[in-house]
Amino acid sequence: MERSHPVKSAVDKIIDTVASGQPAEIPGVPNSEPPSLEEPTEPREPLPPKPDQSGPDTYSPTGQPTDTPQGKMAQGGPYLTTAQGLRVRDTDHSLKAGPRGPVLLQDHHLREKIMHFDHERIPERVVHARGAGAHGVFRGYGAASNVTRAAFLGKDVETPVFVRFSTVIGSRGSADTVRDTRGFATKFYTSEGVFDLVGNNIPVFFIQDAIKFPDVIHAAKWHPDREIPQAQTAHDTFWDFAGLHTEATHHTIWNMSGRGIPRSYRMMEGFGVHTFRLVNEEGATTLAKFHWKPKLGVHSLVWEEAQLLGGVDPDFHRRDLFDAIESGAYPQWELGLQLFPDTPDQMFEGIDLLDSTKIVPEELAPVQPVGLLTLNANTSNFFAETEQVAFHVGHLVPGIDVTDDPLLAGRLFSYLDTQITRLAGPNFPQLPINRPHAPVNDMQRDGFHQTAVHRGVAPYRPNSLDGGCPFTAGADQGAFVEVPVEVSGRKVREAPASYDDHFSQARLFWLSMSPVEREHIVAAYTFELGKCYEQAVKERYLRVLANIDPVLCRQVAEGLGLPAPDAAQPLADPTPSPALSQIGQTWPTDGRIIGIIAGDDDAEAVGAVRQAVLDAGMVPLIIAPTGGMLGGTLPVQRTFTTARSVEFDALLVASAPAPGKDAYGARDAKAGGGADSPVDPRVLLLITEAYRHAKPIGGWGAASQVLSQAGIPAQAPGVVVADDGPSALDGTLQFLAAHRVWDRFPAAAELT
Ligand code: HDD
Repeated sequence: MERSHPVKSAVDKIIDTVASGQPAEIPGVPNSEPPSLEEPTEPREPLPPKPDQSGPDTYSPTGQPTDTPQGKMAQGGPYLTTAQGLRVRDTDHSLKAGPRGPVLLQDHHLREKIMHFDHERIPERVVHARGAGAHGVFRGYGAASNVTRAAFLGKDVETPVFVRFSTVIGSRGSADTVRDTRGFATKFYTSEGVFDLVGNNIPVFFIQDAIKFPDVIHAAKWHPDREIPQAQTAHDTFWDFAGLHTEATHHTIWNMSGRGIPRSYRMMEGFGVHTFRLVNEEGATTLAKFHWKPKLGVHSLVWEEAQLLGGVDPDFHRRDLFDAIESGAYPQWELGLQLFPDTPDQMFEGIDLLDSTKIVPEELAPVQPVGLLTLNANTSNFFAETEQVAFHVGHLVPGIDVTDDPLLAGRLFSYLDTQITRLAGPNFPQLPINRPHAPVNDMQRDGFHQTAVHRGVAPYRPNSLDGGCPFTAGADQGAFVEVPVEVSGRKVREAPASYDDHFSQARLFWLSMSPVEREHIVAAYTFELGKCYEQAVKERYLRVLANIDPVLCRQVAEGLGLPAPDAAQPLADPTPSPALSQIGQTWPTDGRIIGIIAGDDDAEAVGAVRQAVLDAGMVPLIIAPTGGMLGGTLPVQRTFTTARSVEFDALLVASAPAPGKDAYGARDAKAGGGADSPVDPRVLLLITEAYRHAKPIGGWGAASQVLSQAGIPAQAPGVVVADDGPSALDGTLQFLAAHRVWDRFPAAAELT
């Protein structure tokens, strides 16, 4: 079968390798079992420690290394012990004076066990509390070497990385699919020290100056009196803030678009947001913005799906990432740079590069690929890795420096501060996930949770007692040297005049959208503002929308039942940026989830289509009336009770069963079976929801009767009824490559 995309991705290679029976070679991962695209169904052995989990140089007071492999695994050895290594005979009964007697205070095992449990939780992140992480490898293309001396961007240099994706507003246990910005934070364990790129999936930010960060977060989080709503901006305080701080307009319209509800972490762009200053070997500087471009394209949920998932599978994004990596469908992103001359005014084509509420359209400054990120290993322990990882925008390497963006300046303070509360002390860089892979030779000593046993007597310099060590390095020995930029100015609390433009780029975004994307944006504003109680908040925000576009404002006002105000200022006339739209191309379908609805008699045909799905690099899930084995041979992964349409990217409906037998549930049996007998309502719900969410639906044989009972015409866009399963799959794939059957969402004429 012809694949719908030209990219020979890592997944393709893995599939080829699996077919050849040879173990797959994955950069950064030791050869082990060849990965399979099957959904993982069985528990697996704990993974070996990652390189970044290897111990620091710690020694016992007598100089013996204490960092044994057993120590690293924490749970080594066959016998249960206390935290002190004492073997335990019984961990289920407290020590009592007789079986019904009082518990004795001397029970040291009980005391230790409960004491530790009582302290298992640490404070969640004040923002980005909910997240999911994975390990991977970054390979530089060498294409950036003329603008930066950063070693990890060198040609074919491979650097281990850890990435944490997150939502911003919700608590640790909140749902993944809420409408929100997503964090995309990458820790590169480079040979020159750790570099953290702490970005988001939206290229602009709500505010221009970090001093407003507590304000915007207070407004976006729950109301302080009731601590509701959780993980969403659909409430008065957020829209009150956004209406009064119109610099948030640009970020907010991105949130109201599909970018606020990604289909998967694997299908999001990432942005460093700020402009950074790159320095090459000669000391020449270039301004740059960082971009992550997903190989799978940028795709979103539709709002109803996102809402259903909040209940049906609140862990949807976390599960999707973990399962994809576990099954060998390693997600990949290209790192790209937009480059700008380092001029004294730090403007480019009239755009202020120090204003984090502005983008530079890709048509004006193309994104130049400089390396490839592959996420190829899941975490072994969520707490130790995803929860304890500590990012900081100030973790820089030679060749990458900061600019005077006032939003970045505040961040340079905030990230270290927060780790001290969250990770209880200043020694969090020693936690396994945070340890640099470059040698550390600092003069920091002591503090809570110090795990290193530092030797030497002179942690200060210059000294004469430790042989003068450590010495400082020059730029030629790999030291980080700040760019000697000249600064001057009066001390003021003011923003430059260029920061006053709050609407032109929100309008640029709106004008760059396709009709269906505009329709979804209108629906999102109408939903969010419709959840506000304060009339003044809604009316004020309609005035903001009027400054973006009259049609947008009118459509939302209509939904709210309010009059549409006029713009308070002349509208800008920006040239649309096609790169901002998510629609109109085709992308690889690797790792997509295909639900196959089947009855017992379909086993042979289902087996063939299931294999075809696997061969196409996707994940087949068989949905049958009950669990067990379909036809005694194929594992049923979802039943009519456990399946919900939101889990699948496309559905395939198997042919109807032999006459007189029931494939689709009890009602069918009562009706005597046959193709025309009533279909199980849960199957009808699956199909009608998938149809409503514009997902491709394929089927073969008598599937057309099932579809017709669901009220779906066989000629409907994106519905493919073929002679057999593999042909139905083939027809379905062309729609899946475009992500959805966009024709099923007719947009209002005014939006076209
Ligand atoms: Fe931030 C976490 C991204 C502005 C203060 N931020 C955090 C994370 C991401 C971002 C992805 C989660 C990191 C992780 O997974 O552990 N933040 C951004 C971006 C911003 C931004 C892209 C604007 C361009 N942040 C920002 C400002 C401030 C902070 C202006 C404060 C002045 N951010 C924090 C924090 C967090 C954080 C409070 C919470 C947990 C943490 O740092 O480690 O310090």
